[in-house]
Amino acid sequence: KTLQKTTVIFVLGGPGAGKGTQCANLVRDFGFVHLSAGDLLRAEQERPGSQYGDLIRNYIKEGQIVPMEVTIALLENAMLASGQTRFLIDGFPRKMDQALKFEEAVVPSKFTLYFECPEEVMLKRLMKRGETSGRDDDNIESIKKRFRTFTETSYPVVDFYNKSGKVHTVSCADTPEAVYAKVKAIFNDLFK
Ligand code: UP5
Ligand code: MG
Repeated sequence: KTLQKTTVIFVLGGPGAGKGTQCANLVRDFGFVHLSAGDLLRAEQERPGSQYGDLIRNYIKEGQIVPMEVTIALLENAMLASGQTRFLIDGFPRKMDQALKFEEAVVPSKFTLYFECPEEVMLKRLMKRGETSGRDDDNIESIKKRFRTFTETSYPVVDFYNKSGKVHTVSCADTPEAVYAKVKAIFNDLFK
């Protein structure tokens, strides 16, 4: 199997910006495959026999970025296994070297969809979700670490693609429906 003729869109934004929520809408309306790097890592963490379970658990709790070999392998395997050609890669790349490596070794991205969101909005959403999510990193200590990693390490990826005009930025500080109206307009222009 190969990944030729594959369209990859990176979906980036801070923790709780709404990446997963909006990707679900795009899957419904535009037939993309949604691959959340965080979801893939959490599934690998729970997989019996995985050699990476403890490593992933620790990185996620500390809001740190899992070594790219693990994440890129999970993404590439999921892409190949899907047999599909259009992907939303959610929450990846979170570090400049991961972006370059993925584009070189797997497939170049078409563009990045970036959800811009103030920290206080994201904090409120994550604390609320933490009441029921069961996610190890939906607590105030982990959230603060995730924000810091995003600002220091992940945002530079957005900045890098921005400089080559490859980013569509959408403000996320609105209702999910209002945010999606903006996202949908971008995708309608490109894919319909
Ligand atoms: N919500 C969503 N939109 C809303 C809106 N417009 N108005 C009001 N509420 C809204 O949304 C978060 C919450 O807000 C939900 O309750 C939702 O209903 C509500 P969601 O759509 O889940 O936001 P999302 O941006 O997907 O938030 P998430 O918490 O998933 O983002 P993170 O980037 O923090 O999490 P991710 O799973 O991507 O990564 C987790 C960790 O995995 C990382 O910290 C890192 O340790 C590790 N990781 C890697 O190491 N490498 C990777 O490549 C990826 C992850
Ligand atoms: Mg998510």
